[in-house]
Amino acid sequence: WTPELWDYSSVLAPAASEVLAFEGLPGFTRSVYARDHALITPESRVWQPGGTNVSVAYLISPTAATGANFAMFLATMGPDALAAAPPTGVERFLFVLDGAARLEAESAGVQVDLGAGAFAYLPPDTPHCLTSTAGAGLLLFERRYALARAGGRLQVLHGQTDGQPVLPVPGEVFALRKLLPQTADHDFNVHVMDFQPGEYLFVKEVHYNQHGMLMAAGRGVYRLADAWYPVQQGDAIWMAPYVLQWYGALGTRPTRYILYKDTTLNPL
Ligand code: UGY
Ligand code: MN
Repeated sequence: WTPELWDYSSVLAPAASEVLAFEGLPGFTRSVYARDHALITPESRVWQPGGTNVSVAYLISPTAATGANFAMFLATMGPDALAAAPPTGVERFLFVLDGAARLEAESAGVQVDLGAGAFAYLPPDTPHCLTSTAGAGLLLFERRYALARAGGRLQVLHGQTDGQPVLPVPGEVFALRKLLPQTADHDFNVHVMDFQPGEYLFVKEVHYNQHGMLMAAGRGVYRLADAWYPVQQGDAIWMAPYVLQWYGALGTRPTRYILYKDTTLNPL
């Protein structure tokens, strides 16, 4: 195709949308998969069926390359959707990003409607129905339960993120909420961390725990090992054990990120 008249006028004065819309460029992505970390940005999501009228996009899973002990995925539920159950022995955590989902777990007497910001936890092998009538968008973490099952102490849980107390974190400025109980029968927790623009992690963390993280809001710079990544809402990150990690929040809106952390107390 040859235009009748070549238009060179925007070379020196490109339209603002052309300067900023890097993510529309063919073949361009900010996604990176490295030995000890990954950044998975929205244009890299690959969707597959995950139930009736449900699509899921896996972002992190236990493969030889990652060595991850959990799976992290997004799910979009259409009208009259029913999510597939997790495999045997696998616990499930879900966080509603958008729309409304309904969780029914008859054995636990739970029947609850979950809107944006609501979360739920299902111990391994808990029969349940996760449905949506009008549609929903979810973040899920699943893990093969790593501890000896302690006589049914794990319970079906649900709640609202902003209803959880902000916990003290000495030396840090971010606001921290933990969505699961800090008890020894839970082998992971989900932290919700809020930063005002300009706030950053004081500790340049290196630790044995693994993370899966979703940028739920805001933007900033994530340092992973020796790489510094501009990140924003919708980006996901995998952090292997001992990868150096640091975040600084930038822009004009607060950052909120949702973070899987394996919490088995002894790494041996
Ligand atoms: O709890 C944590 O390990 C958390 N502060 N890590 C992180 O934000 N990368
Ligand atoms: Mn950490």
